[in-house]
Amino acid sequence: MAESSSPADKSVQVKLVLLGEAAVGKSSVVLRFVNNEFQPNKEPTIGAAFLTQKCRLEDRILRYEIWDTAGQERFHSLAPMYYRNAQAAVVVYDVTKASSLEKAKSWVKELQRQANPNIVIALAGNKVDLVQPSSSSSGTGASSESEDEADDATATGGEAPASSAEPESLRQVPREEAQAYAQEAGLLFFETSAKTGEGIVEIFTEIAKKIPIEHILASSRGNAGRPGVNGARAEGSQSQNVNLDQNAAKPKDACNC
Ligand SMILES: Nc1nc2c(ncn2[C@@H]2O[C@H](COP(=O)(O)OP(=O)(O)O)[C@@H](O)[C@H]2O)c(=O)[nH]1
Ligand SMILES: [Mg+2]
Repeated sequence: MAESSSPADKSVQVKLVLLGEAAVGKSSVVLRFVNNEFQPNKEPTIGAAFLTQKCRLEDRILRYEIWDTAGQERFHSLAPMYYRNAQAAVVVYDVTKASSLEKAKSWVKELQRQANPNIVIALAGNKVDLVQPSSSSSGTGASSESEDEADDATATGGEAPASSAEPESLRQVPREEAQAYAQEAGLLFFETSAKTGEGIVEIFTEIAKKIPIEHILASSRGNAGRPGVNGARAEGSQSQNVNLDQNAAKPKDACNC
């Protein structure tokens, strides 16, 4: 169907799924992206949570439909429901927990075997704030929660090293190692902190740049568009159900992407 609408009306829906071991920070990454918030004591996700976030691209609006899955093994069998037909995936691990990278690799393998062959996959090494000197944070600096509340129920050592001289000692996954793996596997790679905001916008922006938008438009509207994708900008957001519904629909400029 020929449409005469302006380019900005061409909202492209992109289904994105978050995968990774429990407690690596999947829900926190999404919450940072969608609401620009961080909750130190995030309760575990049950099943999955659904959120949306719009980003304005150069010539159209991209609307992420984000499925935030639960990381526990007992929910593993549900995962295909969420990654089926997904155009993008963010596989998260925790830089302070080596085993979480192994789990991330197994998710990547599963996606590469069973998901949409054109899926854009990003690997995110989260909680990088725990391995950086606190003074050199390059994030948004928006959070002001007390450090000692950041404890979580995992073996990852949830406390932030507020003024530790050797924060790198918490690091279990060298950046170079994860980056080399990502390159070999054809993944986008980022180190992130849902707590400070570091790297979060970049993930979603770089994914947006790699999404074959013209292909999606062609199949959904019969209208092959030009994939001009620079300078995405958050347009609004909403979240639904399960565990991420506290601050839905906050149309502030959350992601600056
Ligand atoms: N220091 C720090 N803690 C984080 C970060 N992201 C998540 N957390 C904490 O890690 C715990 C698990 O986070 P959650 O988002 O529920 O993980 P999920 O199970 O993968 O969804 C919570 O206590 C979070 O507050 C981060 O970037 N830095
Ligand atoms: Mg979660």
